[in-house]
Amino acid sequence: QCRFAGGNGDTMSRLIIVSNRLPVSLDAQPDGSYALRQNVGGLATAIGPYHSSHHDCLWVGWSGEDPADHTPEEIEAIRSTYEENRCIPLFLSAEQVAGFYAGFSNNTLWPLMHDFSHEAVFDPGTWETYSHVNQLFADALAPLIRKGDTVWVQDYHLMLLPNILRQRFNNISIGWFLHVPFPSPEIFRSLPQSREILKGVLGADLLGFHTVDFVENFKSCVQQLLDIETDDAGHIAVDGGHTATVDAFPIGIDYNLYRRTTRSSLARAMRRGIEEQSGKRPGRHHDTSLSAESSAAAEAATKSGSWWSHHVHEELPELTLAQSAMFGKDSKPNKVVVSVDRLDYTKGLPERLRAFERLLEKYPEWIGHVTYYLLATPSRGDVETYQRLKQQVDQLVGKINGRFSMLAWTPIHYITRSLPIKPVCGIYAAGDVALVTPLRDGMNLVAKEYLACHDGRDGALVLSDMCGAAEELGEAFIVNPYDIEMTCEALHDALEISPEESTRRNRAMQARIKARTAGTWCAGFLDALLQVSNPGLDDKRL
Ligand code: GDG
Repeated sequence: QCRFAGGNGDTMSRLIIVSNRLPVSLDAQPDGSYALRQNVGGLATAIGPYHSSHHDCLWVGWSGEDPADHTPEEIEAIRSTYEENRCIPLFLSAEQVAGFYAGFSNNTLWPLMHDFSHEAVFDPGTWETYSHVNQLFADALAPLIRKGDTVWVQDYHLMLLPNILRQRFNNISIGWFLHVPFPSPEIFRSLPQSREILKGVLGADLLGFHTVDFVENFKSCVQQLLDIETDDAGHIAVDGGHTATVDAFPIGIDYNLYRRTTRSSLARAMRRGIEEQSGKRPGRHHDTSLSAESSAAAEAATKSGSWWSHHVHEELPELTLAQSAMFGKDSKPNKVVVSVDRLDYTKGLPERLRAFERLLEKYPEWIGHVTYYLLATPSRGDVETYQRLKQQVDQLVGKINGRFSMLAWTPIHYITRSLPIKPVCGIYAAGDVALVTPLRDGMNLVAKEYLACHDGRDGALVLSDMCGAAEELGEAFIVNPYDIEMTCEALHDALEISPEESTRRNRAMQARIKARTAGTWCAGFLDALLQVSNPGLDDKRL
């Protein structure tokens, strides 16, 4: 029995967040205990802090564990470690995960939502598992739910859950928020189960999207596929006397957390390391002149008998050019470009790499002067499309590095591991330019995090016009991410911008994202939910 199960006499209502994954994962320790690890991704970053700071808030989600891999004792230990952190874990079999998560969620809904219909797989088997697992989430919630509770369902994995809950419980408030875009009816209606999905989410009292455009797309789908109109206030009268409300709630970040973390010693060390390595500041890598480096290299090479002799510079000056260019008197200043993404085809990594390659080709004066730190966190490695994308990105990085590298300069530093937040902030802080160029994105938190890590200072943001964040961050260098030439030009302009001008632009954007944080977003949604839901309760909700 879960320690949070509601007894008959319980009256205090609570907020229960439900999402596919919990905000934390567990790592088994040698002594048999489990250690918590923060999950990476937009949803966990945005709502995690709200959950940890509200002690009456529970979170229900998939544990990431297959029960077949554990003894009953281990399952119990996992469950109780989660519960100590107010998380209620669901255990799904490998088959359920394949159908529900890798299958219908990530191979069908994710591509459709991001206008990648050509990647969408329509498989009746995965739909069945998706429906079944949505029921399992309702079963997991059932013993927890008390009269007056608010259940806030997250994202595209659980689009049937709001209506399942409405049918099973008539005295709770139900919210649903979509973290990804909502497509136009032309795309959405290709989904064989489009009507069931719409009816599923319309079980909620309040449906939230990142932008007004996504709200409009959703309303058009409801109108065209279910023949139901939405009134000017966003009310949708659904069968059975229930009214759902739709609205836009652009998500924010915990601005102060990023600003503060950037000042931590680890973030500063990371930033310093990148600046030294890229030649932005003299350091252990670049504290010598060309001739000193050349002769030291020659000496070392002679001693070790390696293939590059002291002749390298005389015979192949282009291989050592970078070093001379980096510290030559008349050279361009050395600059750092950064990006942070889950390795996902919606994030536009290949297109962005081609734009970076084009910069080096079109403006060779940047060769040796601009170093790109590319953090691509592994994601959905069990889905074939993602495995292919990883290969493609690996190859492109290799190709560009092979084509342009010098003895002392490599154009792209490619990291394909997940890093803790401090070094991530160090990477952001080191970036003279951030390249945030998704092909499609609900919001994109990375753009906002970069600006928070440059609080009150310079740093240029190149931002795709295909993400929700572009609506709030108009002072950035806005690009069409499919347009390689345009992205290359914007990158060039961003590298050339004066610190005064970029600080001025950043101040305007920072003021906006400082005012609309992850915290105000959560509170705003929950307030609106309270306004619209009318489950006939006492006043003890939230
Ligand atoms: C979805 C929507 C929407 C990435 N690598 C590391 C790391 N991250 C963090 C970033 C950022 C988050 O992951 C990614 O957020 P995004 O918003 O960019 O993208 P999605 O994961 O696709 O999120 C998106 C979001 O939900 C919220 O509604 O904005 O449109 O697709 O916070 O910093 N964090 C750490 N190490 C990494 O290696 N610590």
